[in-house]
Amino acid sequence: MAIVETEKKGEIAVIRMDNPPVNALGHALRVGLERAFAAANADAGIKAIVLTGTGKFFSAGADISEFKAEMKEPFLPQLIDRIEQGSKPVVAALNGTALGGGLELALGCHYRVASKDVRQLGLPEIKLGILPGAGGTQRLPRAIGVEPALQLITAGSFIDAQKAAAAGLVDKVVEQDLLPAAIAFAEQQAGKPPRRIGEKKIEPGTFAADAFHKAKMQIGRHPSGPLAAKAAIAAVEAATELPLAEGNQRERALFRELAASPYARALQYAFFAERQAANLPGIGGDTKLREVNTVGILGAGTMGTGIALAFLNGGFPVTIVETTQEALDKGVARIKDTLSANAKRGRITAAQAADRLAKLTPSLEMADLGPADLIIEAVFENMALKKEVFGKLDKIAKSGAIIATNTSTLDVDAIAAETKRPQDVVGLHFFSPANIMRLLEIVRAEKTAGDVMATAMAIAKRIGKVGVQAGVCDGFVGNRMLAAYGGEVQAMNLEGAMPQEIDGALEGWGMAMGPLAVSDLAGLDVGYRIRKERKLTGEAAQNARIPDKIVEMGRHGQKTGAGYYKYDENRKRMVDPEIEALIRGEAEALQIKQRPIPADEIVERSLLRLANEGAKILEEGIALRASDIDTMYLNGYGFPAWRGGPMWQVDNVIGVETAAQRIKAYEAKYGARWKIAPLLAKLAADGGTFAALDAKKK
Ligand code: T1G
Ligand code: NAD
Repeated sequence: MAIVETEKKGEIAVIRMDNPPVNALGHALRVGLERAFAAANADAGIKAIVLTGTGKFFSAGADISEFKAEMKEPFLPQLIDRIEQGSKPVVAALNGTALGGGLELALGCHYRVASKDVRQLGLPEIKLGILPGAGGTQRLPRAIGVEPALQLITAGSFIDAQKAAAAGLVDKVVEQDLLPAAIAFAEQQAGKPPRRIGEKKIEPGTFAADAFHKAKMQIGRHPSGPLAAKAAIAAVEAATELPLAEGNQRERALFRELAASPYARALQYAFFAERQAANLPGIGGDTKLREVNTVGILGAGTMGTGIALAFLNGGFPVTIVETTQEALDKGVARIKDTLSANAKRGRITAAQAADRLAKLTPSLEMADLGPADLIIEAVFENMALKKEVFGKLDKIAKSGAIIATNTSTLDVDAIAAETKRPQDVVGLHFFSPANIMRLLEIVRAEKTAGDVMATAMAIAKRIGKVGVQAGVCDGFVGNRMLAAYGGEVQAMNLEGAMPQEIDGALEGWGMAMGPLAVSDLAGLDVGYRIRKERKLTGEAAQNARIPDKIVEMGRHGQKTGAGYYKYDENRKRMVDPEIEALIRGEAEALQIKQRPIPADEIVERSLLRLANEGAKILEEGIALRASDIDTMYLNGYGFPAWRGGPMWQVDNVIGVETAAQRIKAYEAKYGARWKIAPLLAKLAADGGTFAALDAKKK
């Protein structure tokens, strides 16, 4: 079937885009549109045109997969200009999502009518490190005003049909059948001169004189990096100073600058990497999923309550079980408080908060988890306890239920072996706070069934998480790399880099939060318990001396008001000379001559330890792809998306060969902890990259 079809309805031509899965405006679709509009405009019997999409999508915008190649004519901006300049009124019938170039196409049309069910209208290009490049920065402020346009474009957020109508972006919201309503709307416009947004002048008094200055001041640490937001603001500013054609030229110049930046390439890589992670070799997209409509959670502590919130927010009824009434009440109160806080902040309505709380069933009886389709265990990180509760869950859970553990480090095979149904056991490793963090590390144990993996991946999507597969080893993928990264940070601490210097260097480079501040947030006692359980020796024991001493001083981090830093009542962190003295004292005791460590070196050593451990994990098959590792670090460890991830950094910024040389230099200086991963050494020798390796696995 052609991807553009035209149907005549009396004097109205209905042009329909049909380019699954999301009507991305790739070359073929652009060609189809150009031909369809030319034919409709040339047809004397046609008085007006309706443009619409298919299924849930009007259009998700330009085809991102075309960005790497040379763009072919017709170019989208010019196609949209020609549609706007057409003599016959064009009505965009928004049947579903219209994003980026898709919304720009609708803005080039003369009128927009939307189905009441449309939820996603926006210009999210900034999330790809670029800006709207087909007239969006010029037409949107003309349609809805300067400040609302600035907000929508710099945040890359979506609005629904109702909000769009209130903002003036949509002329009519249709409660019933969209197409007949759009055709009727077009018939009313037939014969009248079209209303071209592009010709509208933005009058000075219609926006605050300091709107652009304010917008620049509000950028701060933008999740798309240092360039995109500034450029987007400049483009919208041009719309207030220049007529459309010149404004569009300014927009395109800024677009080209951004598109060439490594940050845009990193963000576009991250877009596809996230989607690739859902593809599991050997488990086809047609795998029959297990039915999961009810969820049971064992343990209502930090993670159990966060996980319960994630599922309640996803519309699931949840039963949560604890050992004591006190612990249960504490957990339920935390869930209640979070829901009402979200309602207060307008993230959800009060009705939604009440509805979600009504779906929560607290209990002290493990047997009440019996009816659940999915049970997630989140009790203390202790192997004996995990084995004990899995033995019990095996007897309680119904046949076909999925039994998952939220362990962050323990052997899932050993836990599964406590049941007679290891094929139904999987690791579902959430990240704290579990109702916020997007990453879900799905740990595939030796006997985990394919349909359990596929179901877990689908559940991740249903609760708004990014599911990524990991194999069983100590710390799986994310925490194993974190241990290597953390070990290097502790070594740099002893060598003379103070906590504020290490965190400052990595935050300056883009990390959401430095590693020592993160440990204070997560709780230093969690790591301490894990280290004591492991009985570290040698260099690992040496590097753990400082964090162990801090914990033994009763400083567990933010929760005790002090850890590596001191915290005021607003949890603002402050450097503590007592910790500096402790670190210098430890170094002296270990006869380590301290030196200032430059920020670049701190960043390089952190990145290379992460990537080197990542390479070991890849060659052991614990991670399926290098891009999965990057997706994990972007969604679970505060790694900046505009930096792509540790593996992407080695491929695209540091360079594989240079990385190998640097690692060997560090090994010569610091010894075994820097032993290069054989895979990385081989890639460097063969001129290979992690991306090429991933491509072979597709
Ligand atoms: N181009 C190419 N492929 C796309 C795509 C796009 N714009 N959008 C989605 N896909 C693919 C995706 O990779 C996946 O493929 C499948 O469609 C389903 O997507 C000039 C230059 C629309 C909200 O930023 O945000 O316009 O993995 O799994 O969860 O100004 O996709 O199945 O093989 O994400 O329902 C601006 C990007 C482009 C929107 C749907 N547009 N897309 O989410 O499904 S730049 C965007 C999304 C631009 C102009 C500029 C989401 C979605 P596969 P999915 P979903
Ligand atoms: P927590 O101490 O906050 O909560 C554990 C809860 O389990 C407690 O409330 C305890 O009363 C309850 N519990 C213990 N035995 C039980 C039993 N037999 N039946 C029912 N409830 C029982 O711990 P947490 O931080 O929520 O960690 C839970 C699990 O999640 C651990 O395996 C941990 O490694 C993992 N995890 C923690 C984090 C984190 O950042 N805290 C992140 C990911 C995974």
